[in-house]
Amino acid sequence: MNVPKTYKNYVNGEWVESRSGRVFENRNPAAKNEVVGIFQQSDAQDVALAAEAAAEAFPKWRLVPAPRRAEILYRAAQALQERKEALARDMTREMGKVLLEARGDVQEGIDMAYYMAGEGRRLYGQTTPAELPDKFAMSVRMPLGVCALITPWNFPVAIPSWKILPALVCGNTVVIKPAEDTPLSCHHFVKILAEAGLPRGVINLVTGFGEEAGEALLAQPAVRMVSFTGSTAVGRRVSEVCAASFKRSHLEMGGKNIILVMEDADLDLAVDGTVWGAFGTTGQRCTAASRVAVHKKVYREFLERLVDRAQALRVGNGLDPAVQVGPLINQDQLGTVQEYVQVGLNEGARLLCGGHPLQEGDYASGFFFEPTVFADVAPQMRIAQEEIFGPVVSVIPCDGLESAIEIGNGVPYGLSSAIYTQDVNKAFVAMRDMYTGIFYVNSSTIGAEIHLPFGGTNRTGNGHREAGVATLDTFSEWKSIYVDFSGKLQRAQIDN
Ligand code: UN1
Repeated sequence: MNVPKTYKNYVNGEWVESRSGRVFENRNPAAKNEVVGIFQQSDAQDVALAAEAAAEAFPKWRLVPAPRRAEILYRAAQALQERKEALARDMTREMGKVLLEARGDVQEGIDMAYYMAGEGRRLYGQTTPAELPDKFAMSVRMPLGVCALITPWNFPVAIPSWKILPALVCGNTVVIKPAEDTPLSCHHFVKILAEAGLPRGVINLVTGFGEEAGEALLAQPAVRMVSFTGSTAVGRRVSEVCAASFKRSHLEMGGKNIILVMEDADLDLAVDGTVWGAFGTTGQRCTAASRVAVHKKVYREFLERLVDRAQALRVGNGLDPAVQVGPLINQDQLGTVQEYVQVGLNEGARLLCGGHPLQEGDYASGFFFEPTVFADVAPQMRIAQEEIFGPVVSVIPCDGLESAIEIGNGVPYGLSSAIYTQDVNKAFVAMRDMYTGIFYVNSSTIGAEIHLPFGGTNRTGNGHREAGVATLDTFSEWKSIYVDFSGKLQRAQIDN
């Protein structure tokens, strides 16, 4: 039998065990008996040491010229590229997503590393005229200090990369705690960064659980900002704790994303986009298409094609190249999805396909669930309002563009939305009126690229963005600088 490997925390440039000696297992969601690795179960003491190391490293790191900081990121990008396949395989083993998508997840990290490496020679501020003579004005970015990063399991390399890399290029130091379901991918990523030449203490990794390690991280006095991606409930907790000590918090939380299908849409394309958006990553994306509002004129036709496609999907172990839909992440998530199917049935939605866990034969060893389609869903039903995070899509009939937009915006979230139409006027109206942070025309709700801002409105976020150039605002602070070379006292707003 294979003895699973034990992985350590990375604190102050060293791989260390948790102080308590406690560890936890990381298991494969497609094969529950397979232990992917043993990880440190960090507690407040481990977290404090990591935060202190990051605080100690900060004064030097902040003064390393940004282009030099960026060279390290560039080397890490190259190493990620070289090791892409191995990282993707390990990701599928710990997270379950199909290999094709795991490669995409690592690619997102590679893209982000090159992009942020380029930022090292930009990090633009502004120079602007001063209102008084012989006076110069400009603004520059300052790092914040120690950033605490708490990342989810659904994008085990991409999301850590969105947080770590901009934080570092801006001159911050970092403590990261990845989700307990997927610590291995983050371990690999941090190791690559360390080997690329980050000085000791600049990046620190502590693995463990939210209630213990995550909570302790929020409490660290050295931490100046917390960047969190995960559930709305935990996001609220992060926000409340940070408010008490005036830490900045960047929150990226739930979604209830919608595809609007107009009567003039290319229906095959709309179905393609729905299948990809709803069942890709087994529906476990914040950007997943979990609602579709379909014009009544094409409603029946759309449903027929969607159900055919959903039923034809191959569910299984993501390492098998023929598989299109992997398992859910864990038993809890499987339970949640099952509960929501029951809620949908109780609310009177029409279950067209799926709705059950898969438990026969090989399926018994993982958390598999059938791709599920509900029709005749009313916009206010819970299955059309609450995030499910599984392979369940709710199809809602609508009368036209206006009602589709109203349905689209009628949820507590605002991450991503999409319209399928051939009519440019409809596309532009939806583009203007959908109150979401991301919008697509004739493309699904998933697949954001890393050089554009990522984030959402309402309960999806708290007004910040990651990725794109906007991420620099999340991980830095502005300083406005005035240089008066007139040699005399000049009073702004008075002498001009
Ligand atoms: C997420 O689901 O949390 O836009 C991130 C997308 C991916 C990232 C999703 N690039 O679907």
